[in-house]
Amino acid sequence: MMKRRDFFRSAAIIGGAALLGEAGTESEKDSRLVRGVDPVNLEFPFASLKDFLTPTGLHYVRNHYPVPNLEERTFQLQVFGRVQRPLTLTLGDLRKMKKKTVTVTMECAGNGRSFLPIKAKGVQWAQGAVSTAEWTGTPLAEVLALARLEKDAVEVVFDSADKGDPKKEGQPPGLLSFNRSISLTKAGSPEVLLAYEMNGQPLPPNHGYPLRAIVPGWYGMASVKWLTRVIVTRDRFDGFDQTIDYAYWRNGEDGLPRLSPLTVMQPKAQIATPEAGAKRSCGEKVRVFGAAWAGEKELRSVQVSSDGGKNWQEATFIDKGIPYCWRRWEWMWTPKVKGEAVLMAKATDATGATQPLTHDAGRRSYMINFVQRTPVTIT
Ligand SMILES: Nc1nc2c(c(=O)[nH]1)N[C@H]1C(S)=C(S)[C@@H](COP(=O)(O)O)O[C@H]1N2
Ligand SMILES: [Mo]
Repeated sequence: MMKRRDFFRSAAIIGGAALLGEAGTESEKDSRLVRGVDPVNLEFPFASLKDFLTPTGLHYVRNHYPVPNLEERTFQLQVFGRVQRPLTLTLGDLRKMKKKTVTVTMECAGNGRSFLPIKAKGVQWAQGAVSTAEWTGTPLAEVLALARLEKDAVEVVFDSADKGDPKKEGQPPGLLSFNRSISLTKAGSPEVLLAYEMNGQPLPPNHGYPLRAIVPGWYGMASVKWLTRVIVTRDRFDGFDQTIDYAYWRNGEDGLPRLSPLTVMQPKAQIATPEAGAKRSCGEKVRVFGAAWAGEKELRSVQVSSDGGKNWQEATFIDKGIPYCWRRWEWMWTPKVKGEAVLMAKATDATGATQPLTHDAGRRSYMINFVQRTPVTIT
């Protein structure tokens, strides 16, 4: 018989993941946190972090609009704009081209939004709008080489089949699709993929079936799902998801702030366990465990503090450094004083860039990598 608690748990899921058939077998529960039902938004329960790769059924999902109903049989990708040979490609065409697999830690630019000191609009993510998966597909650079870029090409815009009303101030009229651009420099990286597989299986509907962009090292918004159009432009693209959404205030050399599109993921370490509010005993050995990442950069170190940031000690990496991937880390701690202890973890990348202690307001409700505080009660 179903326990009462289980009933409530699966009831909460009905609106989210289970209906979309991603939880695998019926007995396999979807433990993701439901952050939105229409459209579906699901959070990886970061406290349950175990493996390096996030199983597909646990990977976070960030959808702005309803999942479009696409079929591989009729699917076409249009490549046009500042190219000499516009292309129309089927999935079959793409599968016949060079195939590449890249392992990527993808983080939503709004991950951690619920921790902002002033509550901001948007999906109230805790720590779990981040996951790591293996993506397989055709390098974008192969497709662009086939289409032959014009000399004046500057950016590559990804446009998608999902449509809706963002219900935001300043939006253009009509239904919008989700779209973002990347620079030609980034587009030339062999790791940027037009992906048709996730963890060795066809993309699930929630993750962009049948085709999505994968832009390793950049916040998740660049990895456009349900990708139907690749547009090469000679201007910087100023679309809605590039300017109103997913943009931040960055000061130029003249000190004047400019609204700039979000791109690379900032260094960040997160503690999975112990969880905030956990109890541990004085003198007991405690394993502080988590993951850290640094976007396009290599991670240099993770440091942990158990006294609210006064003293820091080096954590040990569990995973070796793989480009674009998080590294799980641990730090052994023996609390010696009763009362409340505050755990903090801080990542530094190979260039020396590290995490701020407070959120820079110019980042609006994105790029939230200020050091988190995890209070633990020692008894
Ligand atoms: N077409 C489309 N692509 C999209 C989105 C979307 O809503 N529509 N969300 C973006 C955002 S903000 C993120 S963080 C990632 C999330 O990818 P995932 O759902 O596979 O984890 O997809 C990006 N690509
Ligand atoms: Mo995102």
